[in-house]
Amino acid sequence: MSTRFTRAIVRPPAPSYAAGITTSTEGAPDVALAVAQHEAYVQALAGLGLAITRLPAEDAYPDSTFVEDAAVVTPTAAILTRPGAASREGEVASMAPVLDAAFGGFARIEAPGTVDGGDICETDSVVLIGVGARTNRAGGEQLAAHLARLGLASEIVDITPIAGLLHLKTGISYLGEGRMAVAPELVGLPCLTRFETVVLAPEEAYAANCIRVNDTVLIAAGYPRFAEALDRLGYRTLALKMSEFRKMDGGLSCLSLRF
Ligand code: CIR
Repeated sequence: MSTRFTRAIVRPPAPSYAAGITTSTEGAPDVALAVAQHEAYVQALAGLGLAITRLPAEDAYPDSTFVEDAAVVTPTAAILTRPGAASREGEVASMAPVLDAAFGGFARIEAPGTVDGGDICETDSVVLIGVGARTNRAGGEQLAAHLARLGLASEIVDITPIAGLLHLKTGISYLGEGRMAVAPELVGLPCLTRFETVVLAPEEAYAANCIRVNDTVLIAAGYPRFAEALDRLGYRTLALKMSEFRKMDGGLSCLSLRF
């Protein structure tokens, strides 16, 4: 993949973490364990050479550890989002100065548009913008216009018909080299025809949310068939425990902004 990341922005789970939004039936997360899993994630990113900006936990926003949703970052620019869940709208206030410091300014999504960064899948050829439960069409179109100004092609992908899909990247992740990891329920999306796909087994669909960071793919621990598939393709993988984030519908990509 041509993009090499040098930095990441993260925010640990707050004491209020278990009060966040979830559709999971796995029970309440153990907040102390979530903090420990988050720290292991941060150490993994640092171990891959990324300089880490750690934001303080924000107890007023239980979902604020999922920093990916509050911004869209490209190698050269940032766009502050307008998250689609009412309880998460305020997360952008503390993100704004961080983007300002890192990028020297930023664009922003304006009402009535909504965008969650989890719906935005950047690839080497196109940025896919999922419109569904959180990102609406007005937000998707605003983002597409910002990306066009940056010289980036994008495509809006309607994910509303895919029942139970929180974000586009809940179900797909770009692996680099024109290759996409795809959960079974997203197979057949027209936007995916341009990619070689690695389709996950139904019982491993959660692992479709993974992140390529330079020469390594960070994957959720406990999904052996996907790990083997990546191994066969020649990827170096690093598995991280994600149980306490899965309980809140979160995955690996959600926990950082990488650029
Ligand atoms: C939410 O429902 O907003 C959070 N509990 C999970 C957000 C996960 N973020 C992501 O996939 N980018």
